[in-house]
Amino acid sequence: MREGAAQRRQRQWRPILLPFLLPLFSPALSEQIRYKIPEEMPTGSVVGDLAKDLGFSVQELPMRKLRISSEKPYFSVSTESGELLVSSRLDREQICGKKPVCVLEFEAVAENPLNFYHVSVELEDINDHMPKFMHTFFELQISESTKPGTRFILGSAHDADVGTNSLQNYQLSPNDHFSLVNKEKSDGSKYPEMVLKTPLDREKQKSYHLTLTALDFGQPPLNSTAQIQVLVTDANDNPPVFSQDIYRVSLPENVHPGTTVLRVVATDQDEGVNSEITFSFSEAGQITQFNLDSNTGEITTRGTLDFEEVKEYSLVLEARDGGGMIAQCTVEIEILDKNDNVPEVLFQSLPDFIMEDAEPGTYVALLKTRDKDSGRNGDVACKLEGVAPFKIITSSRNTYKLVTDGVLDREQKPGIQHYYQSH
Ligand SMILES: *[C@@H]1O[C@H](CO)[C@@H](O)[C@H](O)[C@H]1NC(C)=O
Ligand SMILES: [Ca+2]
Ligand SMILES: [Ca+2]
Ligand SMILES: [Ca+2]
Repeated sequence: MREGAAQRRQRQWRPILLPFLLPLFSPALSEQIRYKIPEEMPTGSVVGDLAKDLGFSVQELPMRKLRISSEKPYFSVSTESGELLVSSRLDREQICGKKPVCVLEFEAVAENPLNFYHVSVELEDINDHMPKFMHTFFELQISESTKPGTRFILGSAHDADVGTNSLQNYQLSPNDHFSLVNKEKSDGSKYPEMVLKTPLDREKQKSYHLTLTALDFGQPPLNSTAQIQVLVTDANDNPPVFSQDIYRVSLPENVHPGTTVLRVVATDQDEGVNSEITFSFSEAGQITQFNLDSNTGEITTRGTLDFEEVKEYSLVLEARDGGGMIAQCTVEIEILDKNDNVPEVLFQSLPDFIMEDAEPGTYVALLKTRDKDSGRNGDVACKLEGVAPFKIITSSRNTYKLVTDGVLDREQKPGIQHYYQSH
């Protein structure tokens, strides 16, 4: 490449040297030798045959004393062969960073006559770096109520190489809930974005373990991975559930106040406050005979019960979780009769007196028995005890006729109340 003196003067890289050297060496200085080598070649590797490329013959080599003039000498010239050799480590990443093209420029100097030659060596990138994650483990908390389509930016990786040797792609381990989108910032760097595909349910699965892979497209491609722990956080999406819709229990009427009737049980599949249950009587079914422990669900009697007053109670209970979801159940309490009432005998009609000479079988009185208990406790047997001139004839259920059954003697027993008893 040949350039005019005016053009050369405009260049920034040799402002002092140029004005007085140019007239002497102008034809040779414009010679430009270019080489292209991969980075990281071992020391001593041949970059190119510099002497030959400058047109020197083997015979004139010792006399020309070809060498490199540079502040940072990456290269040297073999005194025997005149070849340009690698003389120190050539790490493209260290020398040029992320520059897409990495060129080292320097002068070769020859003597007899003194001359400068411009040499440039382009370092080609090799894929000697893998994409690296800043953090190889990260945790993501996602609520189970998150809508599908929601995006989560994940930690990105960096690859010191350039072009296709640098990071090109992210991949996520296959799973049913999450997919990955490769995104690009305005500076061209890539980052991964995870998208929720299908709804989560903490009650089914509360964590996911995913692997994020960052890849470059070098030859061969390199990759590295990061682990992602997705923790699904709870939403209050489950109401409490009673162990039964209807609880039935029987209770004798004579139990003491404070006796345990029953404990209702409710569960909630959610977590924390969302699963903390409190019990209460429903507004609709307020019943004062029973107490309810709002924490344990235990129902106890408040006062005394009386089968003869109320034979069955039906309570409606509510279980409420900390998020306000409600379930209801019914508790049916059957009161069992106890024999707590004595039978009574009532005289329906009783004549003021009976003649002591009345015929046997003479009607004396109509009796009625009564017992407030029920079932067998309410059955009353009516009979006369002892030796008396009377007998009882069953008239209909719980009614009896008392008739004479022998000779009466006013002088011995002046009234019939001296003869009867009931059981
Ligand atoms: C990542 O590299 C390893 C070898 O280091 C290879 O076995 C694996 O298949 C690569 N993964 C991907 C996704 O290319
Ligand atoms: Ca590299
Ligand atoms: Ca790379
Ligand atoms: Ca839940």
